[in-house]
Amino acid sequence: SMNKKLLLAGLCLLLSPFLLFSQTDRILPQPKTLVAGEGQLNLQPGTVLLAESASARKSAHLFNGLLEVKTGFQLPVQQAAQTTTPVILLEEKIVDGNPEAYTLDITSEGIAIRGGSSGLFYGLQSLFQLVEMQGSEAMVPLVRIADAPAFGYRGIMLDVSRHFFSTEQVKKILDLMAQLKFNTMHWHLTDDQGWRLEIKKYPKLTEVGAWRDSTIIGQYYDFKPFIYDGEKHGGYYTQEEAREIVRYAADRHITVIPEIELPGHSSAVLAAYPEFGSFEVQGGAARGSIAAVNEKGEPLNNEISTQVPGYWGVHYNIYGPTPAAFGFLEDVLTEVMDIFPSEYIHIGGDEVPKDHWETSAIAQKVIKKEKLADEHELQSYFIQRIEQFLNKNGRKIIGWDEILEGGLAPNATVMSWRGEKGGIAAAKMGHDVIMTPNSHLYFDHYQAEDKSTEPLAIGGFLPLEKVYSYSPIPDALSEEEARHVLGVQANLWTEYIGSNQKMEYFLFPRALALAEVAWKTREEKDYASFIRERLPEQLRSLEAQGVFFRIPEAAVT
Ligand code: TNX
Repeated sequence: SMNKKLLLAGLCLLLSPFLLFSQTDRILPQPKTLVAGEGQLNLQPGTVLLAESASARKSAHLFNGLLEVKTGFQLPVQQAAQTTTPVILLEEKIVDGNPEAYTLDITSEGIAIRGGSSGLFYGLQSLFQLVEMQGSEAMVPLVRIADAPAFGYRGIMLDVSRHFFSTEQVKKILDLMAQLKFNTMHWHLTDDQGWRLEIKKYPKLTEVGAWRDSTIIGQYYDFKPFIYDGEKHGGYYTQEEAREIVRYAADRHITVIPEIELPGHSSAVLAAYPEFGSFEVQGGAARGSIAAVNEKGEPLNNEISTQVPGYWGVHYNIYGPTPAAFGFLEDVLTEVMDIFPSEYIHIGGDEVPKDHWETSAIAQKVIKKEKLADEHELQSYFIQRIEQFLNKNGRKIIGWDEILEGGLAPNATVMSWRGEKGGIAAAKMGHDVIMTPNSHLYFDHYQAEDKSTEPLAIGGFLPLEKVYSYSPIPDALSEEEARHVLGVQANLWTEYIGSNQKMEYFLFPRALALAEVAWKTREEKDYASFIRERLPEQLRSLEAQGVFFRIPEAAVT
């Protein structure tokens, strides 16, 4: 009956070449090489997932979870062949020297996936995307795939400081990222508006620092007084919850890189522990704690406040370069390293209002003592001290491109967000780079030119096609220098993203385009084919998984 079915299916396909086309061309990101065969294979509920290695069996079980949603059944997972039933062989063996590469062969005899631990996982994602229900039968097209990513770093940053998101929601995003073969979640855990990670030694970080007061009038960009929503927002992850996220991500071959912002974007910390700031503490608070404005919109930069601010922008409350502050940060980072096994720790470094240090006696003392030229060099001194501590503990730092100012820390990787300039400079200096330019990869920007048709966002216009057009290797780099560009990341800042639905809406469908930007070279990408062959199927898949996404104009026309 299997042969008969195959024959029938083959006939159907002969009559409808378009179906064959769409079935093999819908894997997203599109594989590097794919040769379509003729006909299909019926995936029966008895088909065995045969996996000798433990990691392959874990991937097989996760595949089953996805498969059940699509087909209503799971496949038996076995460690050694027990029967002569058809199998999906998962053979763990590194392909082409790349642990993320894989081959997927579907013949009328059966299915074989070969690759390193991550490669096997990706092969299973591709297989899942090929499964199509035809009537009550689960069918896969006969095909030969040899696939590998163009870039080793494929990331999405989630800002959980401006708004807190539950572990369930973070897991949902990790599930979706895994299907699209992303391998890094950059977790922006701290910022002015909230500290989101339990630190045992400093309980006030979450008791005080995790809750912001949105009734405070603030200033933003154009100095207009501004109230967000007047609500008290907050929340944090216990260390156990953070570990659970790390494990959950690792099972899906995603590394979680935590970000602990310093020396700026630190109002939440300094609301809890003002003694680590740049000014002497008087009566429990430090001068310069908050850059509030009065009702007339006049800046009150030297207000004394111990509150976590509920508005956005660059805040003046930054760490002081003191032994106490360094001691605190080393304690915090020690707990962070214990939770997060990632080689990289992101230390922020962006938007430090260095003029604040000009009026700080504490900062000026250090500038003099260390014979630094100015506040830029003071920032560099600050970052280098933190780098030394993390390097000593076997970790590497990533920082936003401002860490170039005043001298780049010797082993730092640079995340280029203000366009590609910082990334290009860093790569030319022999430093590794991750491209995340706000021109192309800021998913907090609007998805339509007419902003009035869209939910409130921070500004900017970033349509799907613009995301897709991005390629992380700038022409300005030689081949040698370009090797320092590890990959790409989109950033989801959440100032105006206060619900799970909105988070998904701003991520999708743009994350679908990003997946292909990260997996393919400039030459291999094809927007028309992305829109025609892969986008519709992916939108269906998102819908089936209960994801709230924006319907792109491209899919409607
Ligand atoms: C700049 S990007 C920031 C963030 C904001 C973002 C809004 C970066 C390193 N800093 O603090 O959320 O703009 O788009």
